[in-house]
Amino acid sequence: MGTRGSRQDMLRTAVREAVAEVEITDVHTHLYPPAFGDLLLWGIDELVNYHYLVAEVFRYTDLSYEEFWQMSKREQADLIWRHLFEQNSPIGEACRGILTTLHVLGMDVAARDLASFRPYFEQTTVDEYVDHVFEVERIKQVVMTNDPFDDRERECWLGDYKPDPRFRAALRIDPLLNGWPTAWQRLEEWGYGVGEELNAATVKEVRRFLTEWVERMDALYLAVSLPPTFAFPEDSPRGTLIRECVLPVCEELDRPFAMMVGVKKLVNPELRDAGDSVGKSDVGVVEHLCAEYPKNKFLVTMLARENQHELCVAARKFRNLLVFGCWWFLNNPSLVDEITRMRLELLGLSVVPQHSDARVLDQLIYKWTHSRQTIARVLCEKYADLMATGWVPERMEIRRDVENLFGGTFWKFLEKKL
Ligand code: RAT
Ligand code: ZN
Repeated sequence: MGTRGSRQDMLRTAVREAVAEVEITDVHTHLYPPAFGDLLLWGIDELVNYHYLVAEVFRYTDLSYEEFWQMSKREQADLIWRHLFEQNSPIGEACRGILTTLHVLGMDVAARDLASFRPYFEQTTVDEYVDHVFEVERIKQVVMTNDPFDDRERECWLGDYKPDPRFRAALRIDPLLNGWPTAWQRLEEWGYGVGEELNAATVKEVRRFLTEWVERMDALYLAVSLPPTFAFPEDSPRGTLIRECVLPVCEELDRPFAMMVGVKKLVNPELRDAGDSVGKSDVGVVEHLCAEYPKNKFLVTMLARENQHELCVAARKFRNLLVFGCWWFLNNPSLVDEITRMRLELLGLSVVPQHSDARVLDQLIYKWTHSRQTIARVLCEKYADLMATGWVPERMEIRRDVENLFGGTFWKFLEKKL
């Protein structure tokens, strides 16, 4: 008994150490390097204004949406703090995350005093702060979400930006795929010979657009978020663009196509960024794409809890499919626990259990602190099940597995030859 008990303790220590020490590749964020100026959000008022908390504050306040949006960022933060931290205990995941972040940064949250946190951020520079956050949370690299249709962002890429190796690019093409009736006009403005009709000449030019931007950004993958109704094949501009442009370019440049499926955009437009919702999608569409395009790689995350099991089964069938992350409304400890457990049982270590989706730099701290805790707990249990058979996982094996889960599997997928 005693031996078994101490073995279990050693196992727990080995797993916790490996998970605490691993250097993370965060495969999907909304962060930018400091050279992108205001596009990189950071600091306490941005943290408190996270759109997850904006949605939550309206569950308590009677303020009109209009009045809220007219307030300054600091006033909004004060309001959110009052409702979600002072008048109620901050037990929701996004609230708890702020406390974790401040705690890890060494601040005293017990006084519940929002104003007391501001000087810390005012006294640091963005460059120092990026270094600090990457160091405390052991982040090696984050993958950004890079949208050439965003004027501010496009300017950065077309300027004299020297890549910061910690921030890797992903070419995000929602406006192209989900908004072709206006997107083609922008392409035309930028000198591509396109028209609204997706004829051979336009297809060729869209391919040129994608290729040029992948190369300019050195994008690791192309990405899009998609509604629950997403179908493929589909008689629509999006269906044609995926078939004729995106998949051929992805194959030619050997870049995965990342599909983030299940978002219902702006069910409440008054909430702006916070107004999106979730719906169940058809995993058959993912299977169809993987089967029809065996030379293409697909990174897929789905937003509905109800889709997770089917998606795991799909990944068992197709090696060109890599499932990643517990996205957005799924990034809560109870769901990360459940989904990670299921994925490890169905897919072993051939999965990317989590990404942060951080929109504010500081969120890297809490999102990864919390995900590390949950993933370590699940792993301990899984290794303990092996130990019950006499298979004792070695420390080096645990480190290897953990390194794969927190980045290695993603990089190997990118390098994989199909
Ligand atoms: O989680 C989020 O912050 C969402 O608003 C989205 O950005 C989502 O993650 C996406 O990439 O579309
Ligand atoms: Zn995102």
